[in-house]
This record gives sequence, C-alpha cells and structure tokens, in this order.
Amino acid sequence: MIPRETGLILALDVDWDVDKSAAFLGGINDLIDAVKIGWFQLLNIGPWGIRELVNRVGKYFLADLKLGDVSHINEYVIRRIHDLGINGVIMHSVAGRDNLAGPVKVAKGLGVDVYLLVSMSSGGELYDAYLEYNVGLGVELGVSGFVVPATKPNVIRRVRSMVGGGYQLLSPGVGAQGGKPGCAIANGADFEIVGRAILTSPDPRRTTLDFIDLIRKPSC
Ligand code: NUP
Repeated sequence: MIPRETGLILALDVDWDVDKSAAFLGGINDLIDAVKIGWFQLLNIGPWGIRELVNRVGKYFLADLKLGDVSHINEYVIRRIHDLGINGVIMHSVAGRDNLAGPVKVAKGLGVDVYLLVSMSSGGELYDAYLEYNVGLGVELGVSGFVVPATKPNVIRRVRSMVGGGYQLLSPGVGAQGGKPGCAIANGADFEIVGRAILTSPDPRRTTLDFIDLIRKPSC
C-alpha cells in the first residue's frame, strides 16, 4: 500500500535524464506520497536509469505500464520491475481473470502492489459499462486498490461504495484534464495523481503546495 501523508502522487511524464528528474523530485519530495513513472522513463532513461532514479529519490515508485498482456508476460514484467526497486504497478482490468490472477499472485509474493484500472479519465466507455464486474474481479484477486478518474466523480463514489475502506483509490485527471483539485479525494479517493499541472508550473513547489491546500480544504 502507498503510505499516505499529503494524498498527492506526481505523474512524472517527462523525457528528462536521471539527474534532472532527481533534481526536480528533490524540490517537492517532502510534499508527495509517490512518484508515478511509465513509458516516458522506460523509453528515455531505460530500466537502469529507472533503477538509479529509484535509488536516488527514495520514494514509493508506481509503474504505470497499464499491463494487460497474457499472464506469463505480465508476470515477467512484474518480476523485472521489482528488480528495479519499483513498489507498485497499474494493470488493465480488461485483461480479465485468467491474465490477472497469476500476475497478482506473483506481485503479492514479491511485495509489489497491484492497482487495477477500472475506468479512464477520458473515454473508456467499455470500462464504465463493466465497472461492477471489473471492481469485483479486483476484490476477488486481492489487489491493493483501483485507479478511478478524477473527471468522473460519480465513478469514484460508486467504486468506494463497492469496496469499502480496505482498498486504495488513486485518481488521475486532476488539473490538466479538468478534474478539480481536492475533489477526487472529497468524493472518496485516497490519492490524486497530478502530472502536467505541476511539471509545467513555473513554480512547481508552490503549485504542489496549492494542490495540497485544496486537498485539505476542497471546494467541489
Ligand atoms: O485513466 C487514466 N488517466 C490518466 O491520465 C489513467 C491514468 N493512469 N492516467 C495517467 O495519469 C496518465 O498516464 C498520466 O500519467 C497521468 C495524468 O497526467 P496529467 O493529465 O495530470 O498530466
């Protein structure tokens, strides 16, 4: 599970090298609960760069690979990201029970948290049509939590009412995609995921502090 203090996860969608990424994170490290990385880092600094970044930053790292392949491939990816020091991974629930059950078991054995994507911040109409099924599957498999969009507060409320308090809900789509800061958490999420609104700010620390203020005192 992601340790929660501020409720903020940074989506580090940047093509910066390890030094620049580590320096940026150093400026807001005390204000965020986790760093979400993904294709940007894999394609730019590569796995060894990710391992170096993880070691240098000393934070919970979440790999947003939206894994959705067949079981043995998913399992391989989870083993390899664990080797890199990554703590959690996001998987596509549409991959279905047979492709998720084995990987979730492998992840649990390694201490890697699995967060299941059950709705998307834009589009994702098929996801929304099968929300109950996918959330039920996640509960049955024992994932750590679910990714639910800040742009669809009703979905956050539905998922929270379905799963109760034992699962972490991570909510992307805050800021650049239109989700109001603080409102995903006000509607039942545990964490808000923010990327561009912080990454492109002229004063990232000030902007991060503003997000935290809005999480503490939301106006939704
Ligand atoms: O439904 C989703 N929407 C979404 O934006 C699921 C996600 N994982 N994300 C991710 O959240 C997306 O890949 C990006 O890393 C982040 C949002 O970034 P931004 O819109 O705050 O820049």
